[in-house]
Amino acid sequence: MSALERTDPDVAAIIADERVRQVETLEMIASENYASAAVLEATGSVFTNKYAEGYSGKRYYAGNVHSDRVETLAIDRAKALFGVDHANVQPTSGAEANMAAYFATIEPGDTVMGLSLDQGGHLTHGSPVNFSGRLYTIVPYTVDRETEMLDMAAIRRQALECRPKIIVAGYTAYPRAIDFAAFAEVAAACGALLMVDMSHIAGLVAGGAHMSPAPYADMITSTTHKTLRGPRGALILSKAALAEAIDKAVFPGTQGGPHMHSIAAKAVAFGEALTPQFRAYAHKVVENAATLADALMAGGLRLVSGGTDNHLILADCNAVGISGLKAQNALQGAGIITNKNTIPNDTRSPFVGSGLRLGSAALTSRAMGGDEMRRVAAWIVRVLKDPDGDGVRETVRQEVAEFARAYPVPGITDAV
Ligand code: DSN
Repeated sequence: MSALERTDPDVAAIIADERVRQVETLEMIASENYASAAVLEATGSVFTNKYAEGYSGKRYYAGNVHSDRVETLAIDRAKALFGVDHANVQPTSGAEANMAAYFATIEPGDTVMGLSLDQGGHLTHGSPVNFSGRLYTIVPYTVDRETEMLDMAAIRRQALECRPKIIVAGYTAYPRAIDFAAFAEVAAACGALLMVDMSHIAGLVAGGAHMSPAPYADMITSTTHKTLRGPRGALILSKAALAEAIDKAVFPGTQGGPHMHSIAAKAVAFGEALTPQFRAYAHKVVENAATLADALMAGGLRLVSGGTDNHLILADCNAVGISGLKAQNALQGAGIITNKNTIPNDTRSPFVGSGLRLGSAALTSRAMGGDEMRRVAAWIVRVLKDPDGDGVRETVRQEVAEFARAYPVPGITDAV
């Protein structure tokens, strides 16, 4: 019996149920993944107990000899992994990383260009309900109405007109490759800094399955728990010239004590991502998403932009006459976990949405391949074409649970 089972059986039982849920369902939320047993062990380590305000060698409290060692290791691995001058591994979330990146480089009222939230951008890229939209003058850009892809010529014209201080590239619901070289050219032409939020694609970048922003961006923010498969948390990478400003903006600018347990786990995840196995994983994630996309389209679904280049697929549920919310809930009933999303120029509210966002990263972590993607696509199409059919949902749920149990889950079925 574990310590938790002995001392708090209520919480232990809830965690046990969540473990079963994660094993028996198909996790297809594009921002989720399974951290390894080693990452989970570091996350649950004694570093939870330590305060370490400051940076290695310059802490405000005593007792940080090992905090210094683990943070330095995480920084060195992040720099090697992404080929950058500077890494700050203290941001506790993507939103805080983005806040620190803005605070390091611009003043309230300055102009920022980011992809509109309803077109695939992120709250912290300038949504009016977020600090970014409240503090800065946001000029949102959009995807092209016809292709539903970024139009670099249109973005260039807009940037030259509004002269932003920062252009943000990197998205939460954009299924296509991003040309960071083209963004850098636009930023240089209008005198802006290029900030890349690579949260979704960080694992693909690390594994060489997506163009790296490192040679082009002035600063790069990222979460560590999506395709990168690390602990919950974030980082900021930058050129040397911005290192000091970014470090000050993280601490003491926007955060207090760093989460040393997460930083230890980030070090583990960066170490894992430096291996050839992770490289193969990143390429397989992209291959699996393409297979899934083809099978969904063959089944009658329309995909925004007509396909995918990365780990993410955005399906337009109007093609099967239902909302994204209805699709999400019907699939959940069948054991397939996704999220509703707006699509470009959506006529439905964000709470309902016309889109369904799907990702291949977590299933690929369970060593699934092309055959499995085609099987999963067939279940998705079956449920979405009969979302009110209790019988269909229940049959698929049982088939999915039996199927899913056969695939090991990192950090769960291999945990000691
Ligand atoms: N919640 C994340 C996602 O799902 O993409 C973004 O913050």
